[in-house]
Amino acid sequence: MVDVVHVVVVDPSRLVLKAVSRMLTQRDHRVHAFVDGREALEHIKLNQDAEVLITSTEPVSISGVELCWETRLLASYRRPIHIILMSSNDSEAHLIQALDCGADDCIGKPPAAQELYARLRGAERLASMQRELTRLAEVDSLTGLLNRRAFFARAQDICARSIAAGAMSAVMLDVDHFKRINDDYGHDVGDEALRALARTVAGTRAVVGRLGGEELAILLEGSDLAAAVELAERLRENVAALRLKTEKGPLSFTCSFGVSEWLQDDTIDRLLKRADLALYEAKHGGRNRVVAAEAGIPLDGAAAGSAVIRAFARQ
Ligand code: GH3
Ligand code: MG
Ligand code: MG
Repeated sequence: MVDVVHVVVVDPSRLVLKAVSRMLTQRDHRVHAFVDGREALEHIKLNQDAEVLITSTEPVSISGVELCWETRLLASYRRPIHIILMSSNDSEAHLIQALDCGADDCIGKPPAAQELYARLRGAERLASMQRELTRLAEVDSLTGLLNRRAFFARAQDICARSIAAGAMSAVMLDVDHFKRINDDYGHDVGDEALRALARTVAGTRAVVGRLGGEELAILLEGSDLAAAVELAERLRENVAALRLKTEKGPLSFTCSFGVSEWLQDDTIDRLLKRADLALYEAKHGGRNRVVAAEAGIPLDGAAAGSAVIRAFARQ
């Protein structure tokens, strides 16, 4: 069975639109039909779940080939869009032009229902493979969190939005004396501790990445420093309360946290750097604690270590 697909259909003829839409809704696909190509393009821009475009060569306000091209520019590895050009003109030159301008496939107009379904099944096979490859490229296999590269890519997207929207904070955390867990309980138990930590942190519903070994980062859109510190403190308590069953008896562990807030004209690198410096202070101050970075403190040189205004030590 093919999953329900959000299909955008474009043709100047309402009769054709009606016929194609009927074919698609009979297979439970969600269909949005347009006579105007630019309106269709706007719809695809605004609706990230629009996965398939079926367009004729001559919609209103934009040529079909142009629409293929513009739509192709909206697609990315994270947003596959399958484009089918619908044409009664099947000259070789015409097909080549359409494919060169971003179409993935061509079909006659009006399409035969069974052929259309078969082509959509092919599109779905490709899309699901792309989704799986994207997941494998973005997700850390041990913890299920975003890997470093995907975390930074997501962070860049969020930063672009947050510059306009306002508050954003970052939390960096690192397991305390993790090496000892590996040494005393074995690497498998160390892995289990990382999974338990990831489950605890993933519950925050923020963007969470595994930046390296036992170091995670959290981006909190819409949270100021005080809210981020509060969340970090809650996480610190929740992690410290975990009890892992091991052959050598229950294991508990702690994490240290550094928190920073987005400043005017900030960058993701600087935001995380400040959180990292605060994390360093948390380690230095005795571990199992949350430290917040003060706004505006220079990052370079010896003064960096003073970028800390509050330390929450509750041992
Ligand atoms: P600190 O409190 O200063 O952070 O001490 P630490 O022992 O946690 O820090 P250190 O950086 O010395 O050790 C981190 C250890 O994490 C070393 C490495 O072997 C281990 N590690 C990194 N990735 C993994 C992993 O995927 N699984 C396991 N089990 N261990 C890992
Ligand atoms: Mg550590
Ligand atoms: Mg570390």
